[in-house]
Amino acid sequence: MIDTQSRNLALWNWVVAFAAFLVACFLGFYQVVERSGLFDFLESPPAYFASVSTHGVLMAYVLTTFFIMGFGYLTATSSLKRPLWQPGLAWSGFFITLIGTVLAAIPLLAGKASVLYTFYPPIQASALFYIGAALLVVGSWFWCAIMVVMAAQWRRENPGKGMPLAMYATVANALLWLWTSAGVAMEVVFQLIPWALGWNDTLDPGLARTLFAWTLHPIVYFWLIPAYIALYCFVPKEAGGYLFSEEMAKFAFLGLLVFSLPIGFHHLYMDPEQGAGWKLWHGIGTFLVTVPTLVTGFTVLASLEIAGRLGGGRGLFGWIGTLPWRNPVVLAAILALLMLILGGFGGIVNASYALNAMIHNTAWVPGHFHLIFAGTTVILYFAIAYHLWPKITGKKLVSNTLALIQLWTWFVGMTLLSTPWHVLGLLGQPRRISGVTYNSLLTLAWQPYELFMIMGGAVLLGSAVLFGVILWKTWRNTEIETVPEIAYAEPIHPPESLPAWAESLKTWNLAILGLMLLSFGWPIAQFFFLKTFESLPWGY
Ligand code: HAS
Ligand code: CU
Repeated sequence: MIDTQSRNLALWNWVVAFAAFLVACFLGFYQVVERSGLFDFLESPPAYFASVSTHGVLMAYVLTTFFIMGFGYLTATSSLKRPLWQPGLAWSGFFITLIGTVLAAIPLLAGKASVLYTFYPPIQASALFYIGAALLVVGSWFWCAIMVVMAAQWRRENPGKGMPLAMYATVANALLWLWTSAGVAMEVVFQLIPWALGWNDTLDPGLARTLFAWTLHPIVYFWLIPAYIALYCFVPKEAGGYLFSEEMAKFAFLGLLVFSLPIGFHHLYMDPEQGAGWKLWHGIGTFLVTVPTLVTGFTVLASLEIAGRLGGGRGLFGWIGTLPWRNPVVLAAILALLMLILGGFGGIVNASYALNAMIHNTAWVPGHFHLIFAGTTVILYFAIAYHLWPKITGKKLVSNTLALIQLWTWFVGMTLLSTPWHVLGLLGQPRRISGVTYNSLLTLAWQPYELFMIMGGAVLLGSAVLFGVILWKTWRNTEIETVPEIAYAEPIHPPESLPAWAESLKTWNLAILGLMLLSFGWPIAQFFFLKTFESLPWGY
């Protein structure tokens, strides 16, 4: 049976996560309609920016953090087969994160924090927003501490043994998040809050953007790792086969942890505050961090092939047809991988130093992250929910067919939304604008794409509502779930024991520390040593 405490924690964390997600989907649909300029009466930049800021914060921070915390409690207790360490602490973390969310939501909805989810200064939000965001992060650190302690306790009691894969990935993600969130935490606590409260008249936006870049890349892998846990730990078994290689899986998670941190300057290629050499260095690291994803694509496809062939598939592609496409976990995995092809390709374009000049600050960028985050990642969150919600509520999934329809519509909606977004970026449409009507013949070419995006937004909203209905009806279902245990995929061959460093949290941390000092040490220190702008004749 699943540990009762972790079950309740998962339930309530997910209730918050998915409620935030639903609200954000309604806002998203409004935004795509407003921005198109097809409905004059809707046009309102203040309302648009309040909405898009709330949408971004709900999706990027609230959905993800609560979802990941809930999932982590389940994986820790079920894969390590031990009760949750300090449930009281976990609930404290939950409430602090929740209070932070509510505090941030008030100014967001009131239009006093229309600073987008990246909240770059010099646009300023009410101090309440920054304080809420800081509490949201602090609350999630409780979760990190619990994951790290549980992993360390298990390691002490099982010397020389390889950690179960699901927990290996979860604790890697907890460490990743501690390291990741330190950058934005420093920005918020030392720069933004004192400035918003009026204690400081000014701040250095270059330093703020550098600290945010520290967070901005690894945070996307914090969101992604639970999706990869589903790909490695649930998909092979649900497809009727085995995990192709557990060693490869661990290598991928370790790679994501270590190499996603020191590379954030690919978000600053077009910014002036860092030197070209540093950007190139981070650019090389960015290409390195695609390797764990390529390894994941390979390993998961190989696992699917094993399952398809065990199911009777023959020939080069015959195994694809014999996969259980009606299993929501398998279907979500296939659709996620398909979206990863273009989403990842877009990432490579972004990361290529010179090509970035073409797409930076254009509509291409939201196209990229909607496809790879809201598409690939979130569709796997749905899969995890369909797989585990019945186990945590104790009720049978109300309808498998509705779940399949929901996944397909999400895929179709996201394709309709994000493909035109990529094209619009190439046609020169900027991002972060509240309307696309420029009264220019050139921008007429944008119109048909806007229509597709509205259709995509509508399909996505319908799909999101269906997701909410399925979870709600399952919770209220009278039929009891018959398989209450969480089962993990078996590797096809017994995993070989990895070298000690690959299993040692201490070594991982030391590697990150070294790489972070190398990649961010001087780029941050320079703000305190160099008086670049003060030396200009006209002052600063
Ligand atoms: Fe990104 C901007 C580079 C991955 C999210 N990214 C963003 C932003 C977000 C985001 C939110 O270098 C916007 C930030 C902002 O607001 O300013 N990104 C990358 C690269 C990757 C990447 C190199 N991003 C992600 C993931 C995200 C995410 C994952 C969220 C979850 N991204 C960038 C850059 C920018 C950026 C620049 C800044 C742009 C700018 O100028 O502002 C890589 O990790 C991607 C690697 C993936 C691949 C794909 C491999 C394909 C596979 C599929 C195989 C499947 C098959 C089909 C063959 C190389 C594995 C099987 C079919 C069957 C039927 C079975
Ligand atoms: Cu990035």
